[in-house]
Amino acid sequence: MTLRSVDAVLKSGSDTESLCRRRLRRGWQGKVGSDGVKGQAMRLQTPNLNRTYKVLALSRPLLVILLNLQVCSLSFAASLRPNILFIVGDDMGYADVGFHGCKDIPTPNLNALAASGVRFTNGYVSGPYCSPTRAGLLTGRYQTRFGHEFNPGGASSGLPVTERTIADRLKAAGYVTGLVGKWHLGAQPQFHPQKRGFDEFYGFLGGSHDYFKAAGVLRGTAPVTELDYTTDAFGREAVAFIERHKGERWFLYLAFNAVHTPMQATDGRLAKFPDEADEKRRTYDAMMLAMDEAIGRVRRKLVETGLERNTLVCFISDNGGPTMPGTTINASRNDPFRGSKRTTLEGGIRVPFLVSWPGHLEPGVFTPPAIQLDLPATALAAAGVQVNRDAKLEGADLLPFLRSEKTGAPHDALYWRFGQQMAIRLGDYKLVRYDSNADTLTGARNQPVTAARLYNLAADTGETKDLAAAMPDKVTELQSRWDAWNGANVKPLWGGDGARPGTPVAKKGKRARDASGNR
Ligand SMILES: [Ca+2]
Repeated sequence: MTLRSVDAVLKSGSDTESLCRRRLRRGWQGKVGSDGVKGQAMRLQTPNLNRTYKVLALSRPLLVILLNLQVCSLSFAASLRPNILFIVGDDMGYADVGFHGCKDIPTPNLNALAASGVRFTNGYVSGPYCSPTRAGLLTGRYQTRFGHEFNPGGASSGLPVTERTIADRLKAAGYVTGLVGKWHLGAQPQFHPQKRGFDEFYGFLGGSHDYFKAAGVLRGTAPVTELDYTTDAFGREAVAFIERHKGERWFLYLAFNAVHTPMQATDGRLAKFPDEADEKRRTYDAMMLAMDEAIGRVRRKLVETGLERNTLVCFISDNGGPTMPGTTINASRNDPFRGSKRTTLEGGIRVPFLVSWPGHLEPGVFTPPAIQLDLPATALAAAGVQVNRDAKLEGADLLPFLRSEKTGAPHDALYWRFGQQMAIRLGDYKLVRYDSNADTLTGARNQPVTAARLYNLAADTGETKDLAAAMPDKVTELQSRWDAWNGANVKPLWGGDGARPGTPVAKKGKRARDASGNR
């Protein structure tokens, strides 16, 4: 065997890696395998190829074994840096996936993804709205730390260029990076995905898009002229990305606009729900089906390319379903939670949340609270990317918890601020001030936030029994914790929806204060 042939083997496919895994495991466990290499594996990880080659001069048969195992160890080490796939749904209802018990919408591919990995029952996003949550996901920081509290409100607003994205970090670590789908982190050239760490981009820059119109869809910076249906196109482009880069390490951020408004579905999929009398729900069902099918195509591509066991897949919705008047209502359902997109009630911030890495994480259910900020931290840890503390990332690496190497919860508390709305979850207790439109359901503008209410989520997932009067000390404790956290937040860089609920509201000519008292 020559060094050239060794290189050829190193570049060969997953079969080699699979063989290496088996041999190394036998070596680590001290068992005698069929090739009789007991105890060799650990000693063979450190020598480089040249050093191993000298051994060959002494014993050709021994060298063949050594080289073989050397190849195994190098390939195995490389395989520990998985590909990363983030899949994000848009405005999904918590109840609208089969793995949460949904009966009227078939989501077999999402169900299979859930069964292949870990399903989170207390999985949160750091905001109740599209763009802030994505800012948190890509940076790994609470978006209120850098003023990205609301959706970009003007042409000049976008994810501050002072922030590094996970794409920046993985690209620097040698990953090929791609975004397929919705960006919503700024439309100006300085905010373009390819300026924010992504090598490739296919999708649109805004917050929503017509599902059938090509106008506004870009490949890189070039307009796309033909489009069938965005969800199908995004699935197709994600599959093509994986095929194109199957021999490399890659990070793909697949951000569907499904199931955000406008409510548009293909005729063929609408025909699959003849018994749904509610036309909006029927369209929503068909849109969910399209996304599930696209995810199925992507997962089959991972299997076909031999990458299934070497790809860390994370799935979330960017916020809860919009169910209250005044929001982008899409007939989603957030049962068993109360509240909607654009509120800090559970219905706005607790979302479908999955992490799958077959062969590396045992399938199961994870019940402690986690947040989407953890996903970049987890992915970077899996990729072996060290992040300096000065970067102030706030997510937790979930891998030790998912491997049962650590017990308990990844966070002592989770926090939210969305204008005058706020929330903190500490253990089972949650203190929350939320948009009172969630109670009035009038959709009227400028409705105030509620007083601080205290709920025990372990006993009251629907947030129906306010314990604030009965447990004043707990209220004080949680408010104090939230105030301390909020001290490191900054003022919003833009006002988002103007005077809509959830943003600071001017009163009697004075600048409004947010929930913390900050102006
Ligand atoms: Ca959304």
